[in-house]
Amino acid sequence: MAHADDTARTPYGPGEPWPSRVDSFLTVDESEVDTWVPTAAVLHSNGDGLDLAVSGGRIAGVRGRAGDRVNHGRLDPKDRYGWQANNAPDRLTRPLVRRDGRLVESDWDTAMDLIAERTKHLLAERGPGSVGFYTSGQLFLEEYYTLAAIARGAIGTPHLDGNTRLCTATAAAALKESFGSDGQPGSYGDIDHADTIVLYGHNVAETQAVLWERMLDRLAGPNPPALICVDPRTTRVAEHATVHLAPFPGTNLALMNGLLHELIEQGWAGHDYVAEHTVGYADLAAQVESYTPERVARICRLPAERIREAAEIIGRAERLTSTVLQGFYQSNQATASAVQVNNIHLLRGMLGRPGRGVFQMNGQPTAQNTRECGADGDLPGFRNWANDAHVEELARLWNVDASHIPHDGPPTHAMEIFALAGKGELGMLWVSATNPAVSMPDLARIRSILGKDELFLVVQDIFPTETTAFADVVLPAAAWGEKTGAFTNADRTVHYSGKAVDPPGQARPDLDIFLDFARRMDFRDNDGKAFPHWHDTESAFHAWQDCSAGRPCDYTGLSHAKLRGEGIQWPLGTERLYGDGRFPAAPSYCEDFGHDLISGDPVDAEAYAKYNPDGKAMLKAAGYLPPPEQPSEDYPFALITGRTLHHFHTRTKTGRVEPLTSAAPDVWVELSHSDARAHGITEGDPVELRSPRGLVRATAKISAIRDGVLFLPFHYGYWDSDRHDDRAANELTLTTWDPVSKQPLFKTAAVSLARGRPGPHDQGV
Ligand SMILES: Nc1nc2c(c(=O)[nH]1)N[C@H]1C(S)=C(S)[C@@H](COP(=O)(O)OP(=O)(O)OC[C@H]3O[C@@H](n4cnc5c(=O)[nH]c(N)nc54)[C@H](O)[C@@H]3O)O[C@H]1N2
Ligand SMILES: Nc1nc2c(c(=O)[nH]1)N[C@H]1C(S)=C(S)[C@@H](COP(=O)(O)OP(=O)(O)OC[C@H]3O[C@@H](n4cnc5c(=O)[nH]c(N)nc54)[C@H](O)[C@@H]3O)O[C@H]1N2
Ligand SMILES: [Mo]
Repeated sequence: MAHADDTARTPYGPGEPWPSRVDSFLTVDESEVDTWVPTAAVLHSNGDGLDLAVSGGRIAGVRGRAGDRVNHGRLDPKDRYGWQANNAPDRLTRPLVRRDGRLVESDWDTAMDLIAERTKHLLAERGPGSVGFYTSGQLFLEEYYTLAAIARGAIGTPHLDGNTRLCTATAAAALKESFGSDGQPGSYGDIDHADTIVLYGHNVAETQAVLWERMLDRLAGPNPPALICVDPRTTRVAEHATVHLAPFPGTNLALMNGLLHELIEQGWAGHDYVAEHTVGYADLAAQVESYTPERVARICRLPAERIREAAEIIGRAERLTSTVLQGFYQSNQATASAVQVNNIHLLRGMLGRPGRGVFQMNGQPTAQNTRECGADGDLPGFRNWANDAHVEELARLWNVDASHIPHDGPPTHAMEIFALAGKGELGMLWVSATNPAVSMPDLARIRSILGKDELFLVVQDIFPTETTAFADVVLPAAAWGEKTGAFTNADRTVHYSGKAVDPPGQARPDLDIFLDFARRMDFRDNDGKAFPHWHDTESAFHAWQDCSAGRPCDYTGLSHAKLRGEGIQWPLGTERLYGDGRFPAAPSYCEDFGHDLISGDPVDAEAYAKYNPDGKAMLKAAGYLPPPEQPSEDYPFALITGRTLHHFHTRTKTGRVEPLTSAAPDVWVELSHSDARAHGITEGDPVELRSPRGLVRATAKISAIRDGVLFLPFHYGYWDSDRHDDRAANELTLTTWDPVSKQPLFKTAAVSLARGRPGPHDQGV
């Protein structure tokens, strides 16, 4: 199947509009399409606007929307074909409950009563801290806001987080540390204007293929931008790069400090902007002083000259656009490294003007909403848990007591929620729209937690998964295209997603499931009114608008009706944030008081007010430390994990769709030519990777990856295989996380490599 690099280009020059190109894929003749229903792509964070074709009561295809500000009509391979998973024959259609050790078909009343009874019992016997929720970056904003209201406002448990913890917790953390609040400064329109684009640990060619097409079209047009790629692998992005920096995994912070060293040393930092709009310059300058290109070259195992070249391009750029993603967020010193990208933009005053944007990129389609709505480790509306006035505001909105909303400390992060479940402190864990039995690190440990008898596990999904197999109750959900709601991409564009068809069998929208639970629990506000106060997507959206009003993520002025067929950014009328040099960082307004980037210790309100009384942008510095697990004699390779173009995560959707499955049928490992030679391995050979935690058997794929580094896609669990514990990359990864964002380190483990025995499962890729 064609990669974006191979499709026809629509070249354009700086400042020109990106030409539109309408992509579509239909399984019926266009004359047989009854209706087109507006939505946006859900297999990445780009938010590509598209319409679903409905024919005879079934989804029958997709068509990109030419007028959408994000994609100008284009679709990537997953979006062309992935919708077909909705029609897969093995969707969950009835609630399941565990009886005598087996999951059996049941009905909604039985399943929901079981959950409500269990919750009531736990609240009475052990209190709110015995109930936990682990949700997603793939529901709609109305669903997250409802779940946040239930968990934080009604039950009063601190244990609610999203799989966004595995994904963009570091994006949020980096934005808060530098600017005082979450919220992406940039616009995808910056690609049209940039003279320099830098991708930090972001394999955009495979993970946001339409955004990549925008970049490729600029590269093919007049006055193309310089492209800098920071990735240990020779990805497609690297192949197109003006400079490719391939740091040894886990050394990002040293590299960033080296780039900042050069910017300051060579006089490319803008003193007026820094003086007027930032605090912390002296600390930053002192911290990076010793990071000479030669020193950094030794740490990152790079030529010093490459670092100088990259720094010069960045230092002389007039319109600099940067993106950061998992190569930073899931690696060593994640937040500290991501913050340095913000620092580059602050030092050079590269914010809030066409072509001057930084993206602490998102991954999942609706991750931004998980964060905004407080279904992760934040309070709704980017409110600060450590600011009593913010908590009281929320309590007024919900008409509950502020003391009922947990805010003694930060909301519990996902890794800690699982640890609490492991220790028996949680009596119930409710998992929605995520598959932790494949996506969390150190799977042998996760399986032992999910399998604990004392843990009542509820799993809400659209398919049977590795995680539903552990559940006590399985709730069948309606998928995208079968329910309505809104969601927000990585450049703050909000799309409305319509209901095209009915869900299969008894499956219900996630929103209905959460509200049904609330009614069975009979939650009440302080006036005895049923809480949450809303009853459907429309009323949930309105409630969310009220909650967001006056906060950075202000949704007032938007509505489902306005969003139908048109993506619109928040806050209304603002393409780019911070062009005026003002930041949401005032002590009374900011979302977070920040952290020490090395220890993760939180800064308190008083110290913050002293450090940043006027709410300026913050230049935060940190020194490089080696990763917690490094190659050793027994485990001589650095393992990194990630994605491929044709699959989404644990493949519950893409693994059910031709031609995506045939494009990438089974797990492989990427290794360098010289490592392959040294181990007597040739392309297609079966190989075994071991870490202290487990084993993966994969097929060898020899590439231009750095020597000493192995790459595994993490997509392959076992719902479609009988290989239970030797196929998923996370058999090998470790239980450790970034001290600030608490995001697990999926890209830093040490493993051994050996030629494996050929087995019945080995397939060429
Ligand atoms: N096709 C596809 N697209 C997707 C998804 C998918 O599953 N499939 N998932 C979506 C989601 S949720 C997310 S979060 C995004 C993720 O999107 P990306 O972050 O682009 O994807 P990854 O492959 O996880 O990692 C990016 C790169 O990080 C590099 N890397 C590893 N270690 C290091 C390091 O130490 N330093 C540096 N500089 N780089 C390193 C890897 O070689 C890899 O190429 O993709 C989204 N889009
Ligand atoms: N080793 C390694 N591990 C990783 C990563 C990595 O790069 N390397 N990346 C991490 C990242 S960035 C991410 S985002 C996570 C992703 O990890 P997961 O969230 O576990 O991945 P998915 O397969 O997307 O799981 C989503 C689940 O939700 C279900 N679902 C889809 N739509 C709906 C819906 O509307 N309602 C309900 N109720 N269910 C629905 C799907 O069937 C699926 O089972 O993995 C993380 N794990
Ligand atoms: Mo993600």
